[in-house]
Amino acid sequence: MRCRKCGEKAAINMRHHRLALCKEHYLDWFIAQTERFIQKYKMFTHQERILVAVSGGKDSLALWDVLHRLEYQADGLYLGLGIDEGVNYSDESRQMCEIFAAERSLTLHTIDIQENYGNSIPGIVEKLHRVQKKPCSVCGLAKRHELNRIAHEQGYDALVTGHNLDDEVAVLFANTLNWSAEHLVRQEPVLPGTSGFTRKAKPFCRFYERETAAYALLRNIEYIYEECPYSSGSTTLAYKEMWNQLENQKPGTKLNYYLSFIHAKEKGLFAWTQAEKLQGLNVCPGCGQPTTSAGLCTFCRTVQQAAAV
Ligand code: Q46
Ligand code: ZN
Ligand code: ZN
Repeated sequence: MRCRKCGEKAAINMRHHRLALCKEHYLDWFIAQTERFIQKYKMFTHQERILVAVSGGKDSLALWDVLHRLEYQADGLYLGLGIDEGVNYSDESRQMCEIFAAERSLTLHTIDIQENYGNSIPGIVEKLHRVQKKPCSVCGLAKRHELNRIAHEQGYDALVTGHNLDDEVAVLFANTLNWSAEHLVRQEPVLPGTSGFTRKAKPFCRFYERETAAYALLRNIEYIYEECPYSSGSTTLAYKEMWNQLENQKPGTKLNYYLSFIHAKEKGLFAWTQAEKLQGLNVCPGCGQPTTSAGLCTFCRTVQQAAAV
């Protein structure tokens, strides 16, 4: 297989785009595409301050690398969840982020859940549920809360994450299985900020996972190869495998599924109703973040309950 641009040996063949490229032209293409998506969906500008949520994995570090190369003002935020499970997952992933930031002289904020709230994520779950339970729902809650808190407190204009097309397709599929309008409304390449909530953007939402992996590999980015130990056996992984089979049979299926959804939204489907737009939010007396609850937000309540055990 030869590069379409220069005829050299191709480093990657993207069947869905009918495009094979060598290392040099692939890296150029990947960066140009990211810039195109940022502009197309009006995610953020060069004048704004961006906070990248980094986990030490390939997607988030590749994203930070691309934004840095495109000369965006992008700082990183690493959230220490306290996940060990015998493989030192959190410690190793934090180190990857620290090395990455140090090598490029970039600013990395590090927040440790245990230091801030008295318990790690698995610790909170253990205290609240006597039966062995996966910590993913509490983990997701903590990530949303803390990312928004830091972005807001530090005055960032946008919070960006490294979600790729495979992630977006798995979530979209889960949401269409039960037609969860409330979630479909919120699934966007860019979610505008509202009072108390920082704008959220996903510049990699149109890249296949193997494309972000190829970028990280070809750029020699050191990242943590292991997935979080709690991710094995998850429904999301099962959906991803299923979608890989569909994609193998018909290249482009994932991209088509996601883009058709985005186009439908642009035409007004799965949009906020006027009533939802006007729905007021309360302010959490614990953390000051907006919440639908009348008292403490779910995160503050969870942390408080675990501390009381
Ligand atoms: S939610 Fe669950 Fe992930 Fe948190 S506990 Fe690990 S697998 S990191 S995306
Ligand atoms: Zn080439
Ligand atoms: Zn709160």
